[in-house]
Amino acid sequence: MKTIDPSLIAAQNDKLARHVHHDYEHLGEQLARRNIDIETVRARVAAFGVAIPSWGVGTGGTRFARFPGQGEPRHVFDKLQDCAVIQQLGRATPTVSLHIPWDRCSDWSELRQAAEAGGLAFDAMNSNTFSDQPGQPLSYKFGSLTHVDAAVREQAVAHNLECIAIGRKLGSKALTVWIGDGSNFPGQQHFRRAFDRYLDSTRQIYAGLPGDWRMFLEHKICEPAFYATVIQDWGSSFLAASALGPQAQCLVDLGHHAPNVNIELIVARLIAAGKLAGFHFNDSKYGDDDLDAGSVSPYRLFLVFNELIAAEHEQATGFDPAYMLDQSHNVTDPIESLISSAAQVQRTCAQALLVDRAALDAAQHANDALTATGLLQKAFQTDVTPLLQRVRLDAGGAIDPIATYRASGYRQRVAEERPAVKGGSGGIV
Ligand SMILES: [Mn+2]
Repeated sequence: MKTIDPSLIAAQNDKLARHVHHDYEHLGEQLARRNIDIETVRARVAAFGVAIPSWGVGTGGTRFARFPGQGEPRHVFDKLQDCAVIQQLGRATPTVSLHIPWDRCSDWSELRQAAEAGGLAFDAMNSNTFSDQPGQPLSYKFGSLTHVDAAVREQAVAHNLECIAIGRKLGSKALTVWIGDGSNFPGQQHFRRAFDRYLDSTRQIYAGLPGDWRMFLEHKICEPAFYATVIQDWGSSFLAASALGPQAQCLVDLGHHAPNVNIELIVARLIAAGKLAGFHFNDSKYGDDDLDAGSVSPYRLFLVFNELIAAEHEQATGFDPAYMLDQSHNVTDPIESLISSAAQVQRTCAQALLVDRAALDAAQHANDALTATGLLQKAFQTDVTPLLQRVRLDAGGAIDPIATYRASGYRQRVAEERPAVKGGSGGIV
């Protein structure tokens, strides 16, 4: 696998290593004054990982257009190579989440070996019954798992079971199910019957789940169904996951909520119920914008992580969230966006680890709102950059991964091998 020459990473790091050690030491002193052991935080941050979605390494788009970049990956092996580069430099993304049928290949054991060679493993499998594929007998235009026609539902169930079968060959342990099913007109769909059909279909998928797998149900408020979506919010997702059984949990994509919804509160509710599957991280200003994680509302991301770290701290039952980035890179090099977004998520995890939990607990009991909120802000306002740099350096990554990536000329190199693709319509990925 043609990734980046380690000697280039070492040469780039040499220029900065002295500063990193100095800054890290200084941060350690600052944290020690707050009774925080930087080494404990560092070990926890070093163990943090967020999965890369295979489709994320291609340039995204909107429903108006897609403007491809140079050296777009041609197939799943190219995608894995790009993911390996992201992990090589950033060291926060040890796993890849595949999407079937986009990542279909003829030899899954070869793919597994390629992943291992690139230092990667496979995270959750993602099924696709929201678009039609070439040669597919029945259309999903009017739904898939909830379609009124039983034959379409059967086809969609069979596809999900195939995703599980492929995932077993790759060492995956979860299936993520997101459907676009719903309606665009009032009256078009019988709400309760559509939900019943969803339960009936997902029960068949659930029955095919290996004992050590989980099934992640992903909700989304709207799009492509713009009037009503079958699994539109965490409530519907929770009802379905509860009906299915303990292996079914609710996945929170940060962009799949109405504006101003208190997502951290939803996260707390799902943790309390033992039903939090994990996250698709991204950011937004208006809707499901699929912007880079933490690029618009870093404090909101922090408040989500505050709930996660609190649950970890309090050893909440059944708490084992899976983390993935799910964003669309329309104007940036996807590799750069994914490296920086993973670092942003990692940074937020580190900041949430700095919250003084005992002091917060005391402030809450004393009804001291100002102190309580100040404790969160103090953690959020701490610059943990030296800690992240040190974690990357120790793991063999790049202190400044974006600068190293640009210095490597990787994109230009792969552009020579990978023919340019045309732009055009149909950009949503
Ligand atoms: Mn998602």
